[in-house]
Amino acid sequence: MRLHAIPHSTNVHRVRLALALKGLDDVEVVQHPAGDRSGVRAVSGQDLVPVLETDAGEVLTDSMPIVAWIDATWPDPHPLYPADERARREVQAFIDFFNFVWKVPPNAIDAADPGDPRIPGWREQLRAWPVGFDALLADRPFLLGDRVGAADVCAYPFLRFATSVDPDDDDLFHGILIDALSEAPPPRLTAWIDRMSRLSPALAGPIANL
Ligand SMILES: N[C@@H](CCC(=O)N[C@@H](CS)C(=O)NCC(=O)O)C(=O)O
Repeated sequence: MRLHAIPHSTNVHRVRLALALKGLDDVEVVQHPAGDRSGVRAVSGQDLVPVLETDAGEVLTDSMPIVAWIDATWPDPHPLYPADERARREVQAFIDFFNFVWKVPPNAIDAADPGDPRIPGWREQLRAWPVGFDALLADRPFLLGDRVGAADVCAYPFLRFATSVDPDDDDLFHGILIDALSEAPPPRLTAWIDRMSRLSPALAGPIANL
């Protein structure tokens, strides 16, 4: 398999995490320059990473559908998505919330002019959500269950910035997350970030070269 990436990519981090949790280390990672997507486009017909080329020659795009494909193809050591229909829909609802609601404020701040008057409101919204993630962890070690699952893989590459500040990381998007999340992160969320980092130590540090 071949994984197409750019440096610092949180969405690529999701796929790296899923591969690591499945013990799949025989994957070629092709790093493209962030400013030149011609190679990504040539492979996939679009510009965003991650892109996964499978051994069967399929070209997959979009991080969570790629994670779902990895999970369906290698369900061991345990599935990231539950088999039960209701539980699976709950996981998908979390992922849809994360991708289509939670990501809106940081992406909006990233795209805005620095003086945009809407920025404080977006930052406030981002600061309000961690208490909800903390509540999900009230009686279980992972976001939606007793074992690491797709919701954790979806959220960890973003929420980890609540506690991990790498002085060499000058990525603007990461700075937005650090600014909004790192002031007094709630305790169960902090413990979950630590738990997730210990599941895949190689992916816990700076992600510049992921
Ligand atoms: N929905 C896509 C989003 C992918 C995405 O936005 N990737 C970023 C890197 S984390 C990217 O390639 N951005 C390039 C750009 O916006 O030009 C996914 O989850 O994979």
